[in-house]
Amino acid sequence: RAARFAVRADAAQTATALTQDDLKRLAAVRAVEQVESGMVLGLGTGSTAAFAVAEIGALLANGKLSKIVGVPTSKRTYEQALSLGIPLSTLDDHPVIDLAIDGADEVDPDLNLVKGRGGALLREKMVEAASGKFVVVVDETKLVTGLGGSGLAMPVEVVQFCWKYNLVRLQGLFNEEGVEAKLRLNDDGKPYVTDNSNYIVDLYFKTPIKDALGAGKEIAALEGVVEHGLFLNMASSVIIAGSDGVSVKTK
Ligand code: ABF
Repeated sequence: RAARFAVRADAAQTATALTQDDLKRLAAVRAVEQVESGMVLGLGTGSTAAFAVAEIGALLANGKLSKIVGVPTSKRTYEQALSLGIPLSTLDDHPVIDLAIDGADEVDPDLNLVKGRGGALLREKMVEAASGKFVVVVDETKLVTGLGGSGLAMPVEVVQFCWKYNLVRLQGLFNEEGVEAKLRLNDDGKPYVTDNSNYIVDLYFKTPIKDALGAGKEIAALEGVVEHGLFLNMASSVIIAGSDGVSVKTK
């Protein structure tokens, strides 16, 4: 009994020593176990997704995978995948994707997501909507009880034309929730520009969004809004890495 306890204590010690990056890598590597040779893959964006892209590159390099085609969700991911020798394509040439693997900013108990703090929401949503299977990879800090509840941004991509007008309209949609809308800026104080040459208005909710489906529809209906970061009913499963290990939630 004492021996068994010692083993458990050791395991616990190893687990608590894991960094957030270790957890992200664990989730990403677990997701890549679902990749098979010949698949068309949606390649996500962000630090967690980057571990998945790196793993796919490594498996291709050592011959454990072959005939993969990757569809990247951002210029950043395109560059990373290119440097790893992953064959790349676009939705134009591969409109049906077998499996997409990507991170998220928030995951609610029904596997609805907030995405886009990395700025790649439009391409992510297009690629992931075209995927037969969309596997989300996160560390446990991304779990929330309600979307918008983390106090961090829910991004909306808007055209540059009259962005202030749209910022005010977005804020007006959520007066009851006490939302604050801010144009996303770079460190130099200039507006952040997406891969699609648009701006991002970040919505900061004081309380979780009451009706995420309704909110998504209202935001999308505004002329000049290109896309929003609510990814509802899209995830097939979520792989969560935490100090207790890796768990998988499936709808
Ligand atoms: C992408 O990267 C985004 O949709 C999300 O905004 C972000 C998550 O980044 P990270 O994995 O670095 O936390 O998945």
